[in-house]
Amino acid sequence: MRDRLDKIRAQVLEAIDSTSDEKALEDIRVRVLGRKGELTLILKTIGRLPLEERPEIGRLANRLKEEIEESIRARKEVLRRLYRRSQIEGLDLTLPGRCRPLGSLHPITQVMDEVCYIFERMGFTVVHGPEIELDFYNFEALNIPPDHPARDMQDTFYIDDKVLLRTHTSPIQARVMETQRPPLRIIAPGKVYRCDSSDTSHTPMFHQLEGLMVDRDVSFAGLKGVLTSFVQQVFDPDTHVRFRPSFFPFTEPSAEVDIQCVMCKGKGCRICSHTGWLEVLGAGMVHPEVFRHVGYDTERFTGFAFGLGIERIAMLKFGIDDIRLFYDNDLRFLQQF
Ligand code: FA5
Repeated sequence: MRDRLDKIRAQVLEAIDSTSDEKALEDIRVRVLGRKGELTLILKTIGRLPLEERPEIGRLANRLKEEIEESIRARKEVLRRLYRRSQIEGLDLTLPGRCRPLGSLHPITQVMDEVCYIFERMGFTVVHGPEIELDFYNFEALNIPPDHPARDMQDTFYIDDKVLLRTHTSPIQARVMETQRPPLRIIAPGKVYRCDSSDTSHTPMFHQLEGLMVDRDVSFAGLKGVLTSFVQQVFDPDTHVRFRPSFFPFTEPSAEVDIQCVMCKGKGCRICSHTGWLEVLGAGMVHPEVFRHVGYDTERFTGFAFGLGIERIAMLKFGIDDIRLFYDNDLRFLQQF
């Protein structure tokens, strides 16, 4: 009986709170407290309960009756006040409420999350590094000493002689290796900055994801396997991948990785400059000089690293032909994701 009273209490009080007119309130009152109402019938049958239960159940049922009567009275008062206000202010209480527009994640955030998820499933752990970086980690620890011509590969925003906005996520490699011993398998997502002027495929701020794996017997074949699997998970499983010899001071050998243009399927179009291929990332085997900087034994350990441009991946995934659209903050564009 106690459970039944609790159930009536929960249902009836909620119904009273959500009524919007006095007629509905009266219906509730009759249904529960009227001559044949649910609670009235319980009150009438209390005399038939075992003697020892009667006082307790009687008290609970009467208290519930008072509570319901009080809620009906209070709700009636609220409804009357609202009605009076609607008369004075000309409000139409029957109008539906205004829906607040729901936001969504920026397309670059969506792609970054997806890319991280793919690598996490391959056993990589996410780490982060500072966007305001020391020249040492951005260049020197990566085998790019002062005045080295390779510094011109990335036009840099300097804060002072020793501090800069990181031009790539590769300094995180050096920071991680400085504090951890192999085996290592990390990815480092984040914003990077370059003094590049904007065009359809370049912006001065963009996102990269760095990957680093160090262990005994890590090979270039392993790098190819990981990156090919990644590309085929982000795009179609039959997307072709091409490794082109390249140069980075912190990897040897180095490669740039192209994927078959997803717009024209390799036939050649405006997006891929009619080559059928699009460059999405740089990669290679970690240079022994980088290992020496962090005190790793180059006889025992080898490693591979890669750095991919998230905007380029997002452009190909969504069929976008101008990178600047991501940063124009035009709602007509952003609402499509
Ligand atoms: C690098 O930044 C190297 N740190 C990558 C790397 C890591 C190589 C580890 C070897 C080992 P690169 O400058 O090529 O390399 O940039 C990598 C990717 O960033 C490019 O493939 C491209 O997708 C993207 N990218 C480069 N510049 C821009 C830009 N201005 N706007 C948008 N994306 C860019």
